[in-house]
Amino acid sequence: MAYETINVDVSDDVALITLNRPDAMNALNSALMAELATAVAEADASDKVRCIVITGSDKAFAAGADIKEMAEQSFVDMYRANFFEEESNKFLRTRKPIIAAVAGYALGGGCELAMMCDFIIAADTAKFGQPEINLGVIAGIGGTQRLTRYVGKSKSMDMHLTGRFMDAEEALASGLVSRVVPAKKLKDEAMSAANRIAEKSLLASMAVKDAVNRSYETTLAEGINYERRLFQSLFATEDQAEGMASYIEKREPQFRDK
Ligand code: CO8
Repeated sequence: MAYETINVDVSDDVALITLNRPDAMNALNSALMAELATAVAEADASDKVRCIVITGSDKAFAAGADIKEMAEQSFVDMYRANFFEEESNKFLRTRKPIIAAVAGYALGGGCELAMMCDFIIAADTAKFGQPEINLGVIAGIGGTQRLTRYVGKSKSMDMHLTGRFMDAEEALASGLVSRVVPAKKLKDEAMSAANRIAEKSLLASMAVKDAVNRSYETTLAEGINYERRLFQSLFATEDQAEGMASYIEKREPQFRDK
């Protein structure tokens, strides 16, 4: 499918989705959010794709929701359109792993989009922020909730209340991102992580995503119980038999997602 605000490139079992609004620092407008939600859903449904990478440009992953599109909206417009709710929900329903590869600005909705992915790999040029306070509003697609869970209350409050940016080093130290790499190596590092994930059993990858995300939504005891049931259920798969046999036979596993 042809898109106008993103590029999609599927190779070696990985779908690379590149946000592509260079004149607007990849600001998230309605068209981009709709295309992104569709592309991610297509990748999720594809028999070929086993992992998804979302990235932007060297300058910006995404500098937030499109301020020019939002500026003239009234409460009634925003309330009735329920901006980005459907797109965000579609995105969050994705069962395959999604990596955000962030260089440059990931601000406002851009930071929120990165946090909706399963983990974030940052270039050393990355700058994260929730600067909506400077526009007289607050985060609107999960920033106050997700950033708080990623980095804790104090730093989240600091980011949301002052609107300051966090560089890659601080993002790594505070647990927002899983790794930081030189900007030139960002795409290779993200694709290599994605290819590594793509080699695993997709059933196990989906179970990991399901179980880790469940930790956000439930108590520790319930979460552990959920994990235990998923763990047990994987013993109904051929991939469990293959994975354990390959270990014992000292060879590479051949997972078939069965
Ligand atoms: N929206 C629209 N256009 C943008 C945005 C944006 N968020 N960010 C950058 N652009 C545009 C600029 O307007 C400029 O366009 P033009 O050349 O036509 O003036 C172009 O991109 C290049 O930007 P700059 O010239 O400003 O580049 P700089 O390198 O000087 O600065 C910054 C880069 C720091 C990223 C700066 O552009 C900036 O501060 N951008 C706004 C950041 C921001 O406030 N983001 C939060 C937006 S609000 C939000 O995300 C709410 C999320 C919840 C949504 C829920 C929906 C219901």
